[in-house]
Parts: sequence; C-alpha cells; structure tokens
Amino acid sequence: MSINESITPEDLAARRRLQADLERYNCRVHQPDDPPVFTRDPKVDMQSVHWRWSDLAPLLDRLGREVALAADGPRRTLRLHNPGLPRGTTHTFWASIQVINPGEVATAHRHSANALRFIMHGAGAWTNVGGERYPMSEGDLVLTPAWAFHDHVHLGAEPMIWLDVLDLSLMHMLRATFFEPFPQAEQPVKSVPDDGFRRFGSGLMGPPGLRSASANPLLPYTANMAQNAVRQAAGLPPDPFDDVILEYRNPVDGGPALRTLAQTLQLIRPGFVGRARRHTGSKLYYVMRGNGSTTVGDQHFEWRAGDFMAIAPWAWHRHRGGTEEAMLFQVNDLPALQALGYDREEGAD
Ligand code: GTQ
Ligand code: FE2
Repeated sequence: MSINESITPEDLAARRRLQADLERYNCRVHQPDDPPVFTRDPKVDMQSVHWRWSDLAPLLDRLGREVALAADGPRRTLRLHNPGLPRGTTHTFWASIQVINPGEVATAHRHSANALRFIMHGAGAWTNVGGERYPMSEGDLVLTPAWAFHDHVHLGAEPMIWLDVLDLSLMHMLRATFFEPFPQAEQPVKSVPDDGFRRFGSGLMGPPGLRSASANPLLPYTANMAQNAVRQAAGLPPDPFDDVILEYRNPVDGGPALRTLAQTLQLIRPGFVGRARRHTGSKLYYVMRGNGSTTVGDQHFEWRAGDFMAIAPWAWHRHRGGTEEAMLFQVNDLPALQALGYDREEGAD
C-alpha cells in the first residue's frame, strides 16, 4: 500500500490546513500530490545513449578548424550531451572530446572537479599536472586529481584528440565548485618532471612500506602497461558479464585511480554472450577498436571503433562480441556510490 492510499479525506483536509499555516515558518507537511520521496526502484531521467564515430569525426574536424582556443578561455571540446538531462553525459559526470592543434597551449588552471584524459588519436602533446609533465599518446590515461593545476601543450605536428571526463555534476550537486587560474599560461616543471611515474609507474612495485597516501601519486597509466595487463587477464576464464576486464588502480592502496571515478580496460571477444545485469551508478564506454553490441533495456547498440555509449543507472544491459575482438575503455561513478553505501547490483539468471 502506498502512503497516498492511506490518507483519509479528513487527514487530507488537515494536511492542507496545516500546510497553509506552516508556510511562513519554512516548514512543510507531506501532501499526497507531492512527488514521491521513495520509489521501489530508481526513477531515472538520464538516458542510455550511443554516439557513433561516423557522426563525431566530421564534427571534431569542424570544431578544430572553426573554434578558437584562447588563453584563460574554455577548452576546445565537443561535449557528449545526454538528452535526458539539462547538462552532462550522465547525472554525475561530463565527457567531452578535446581538440588541440599543433603549437597550441591549453592554459593552466585548477578546479575541485576530478578529471581524467584518455588519448583517442595522435601524439606529441604534453600535460603538466602540479609540475609533473607527461607525454600523451594514443591509449594513455592521464589523471588530473581534484585541485591539481594542469595545462596542456601540443608540440606535435598533427591535431590531437582526447576524451576528458570530469565529475562536474556531482561536484555541482554537492555545491563544492571551486576554480582558479594559474598566474602563468604554463606551470614550471619540477626538477624531477615525472616523479610519480618513477616511484609507482611499474604498477607492481613502489617505495617500501608506503601503505596509504592522501591522493593517488600516479598520474599516467600508459597504453602499453594497461593493454599488456588486459592481455594477460585474457587467459582467465571469461567474466560472465564483461569477458575480460581490469580496473585502473591507485598503486598505494589498491583503490580506484580517482576518488569519484573508476576506469577499466576491457576485451570483448567474438562469440562472447554476456549475462545481463543492472546496477546503480552510470558509465560511459569508448570503443578503442573492434566491434560488438550492447542491449540496454529495449535499446540495441551496434558499436564499432570510435563509438561511445552511456549506460543509465539501474538499466538492464548485456554485451555481445562482434566479428572482431573489441577493446573498450570505461569510466564509471561507482567509487562515489560505494563510498556512500549506495552501490547495488543485480545479475539476471
Ligand atoms: O582540459 O582542463 O573537457 O578544465 C573540461 C574542463 C577539459 C581541461 C574539459 C577542463 C578541461
Ligand atoms: Fe581543467
């Protein structure tokens, strides 16, 4: 029985009278026509969406030629917009494809949002995060944890594109938005320009005895290391939902690489038929190569290299292999849900 059904006409009249008297004290009493506080399942406004590379590629080309990148201005990005939401790709994070042309500088700033970059095409750009400077090449993941200053400089000869993901909607919802420009366009580089990578970049070993750190000290996760790791995992029995999947980890404590956003690298091989599942939290896939398909509720996405796919919370979804082995990069907000105890999952039989 719902709350509304248990309200008698007398009680309804009493609630209306009380409400009228309470207004000026900034107090309220539940009214039967209020939106429900509790629903049996999440009522989700975010939609599951498929973006095709064949649509994105010419748009990115235009963006790179027609839109300027000014010092202290906005980044030059194509945002993956969710039609079910006022802003953002999912209800917690924004994903954008950033275009940077040879010789350009995306000037230094910092924000309370956590950010990551996953390089889609090209090489020759460098990112400076808090004085550590790393090259960015196709398939690399580079983190920009909350409040770290960062700037990007493109020293290569061809335009470059990468995926940016920031936990902007979560930050906005929690009213924790801060932003600050750096006094110069580019940050100085520290005497050891790649300190974190030298300490932790093997992924296997680190400074003796270190068991915790306030933030993940490792910023770059190279394509080579991540792809070798996932190849190694391909020798395991397949995961029933995901075939072959590994998560990028904080090397100090084994937790997610960013505090709010997790990233995975995955293989889906021809012939794979995944089990259906649903879970709280939202996720975005980027298809690095190969093809396959995913059913989400009553939608069916046939995806191939360069495509993106966003999955809404609590939507049933299952993956199938295509004609070629697929490699997918994924970003999800599960660390935020897990930290708060809102993570839930169901698998179909
Ligand atoms: O490169 O620093 O897509 O600050 C959105 C906000 C990229 C960045 C985005 C940003 C950046
Ligand atoms: Fe930024």
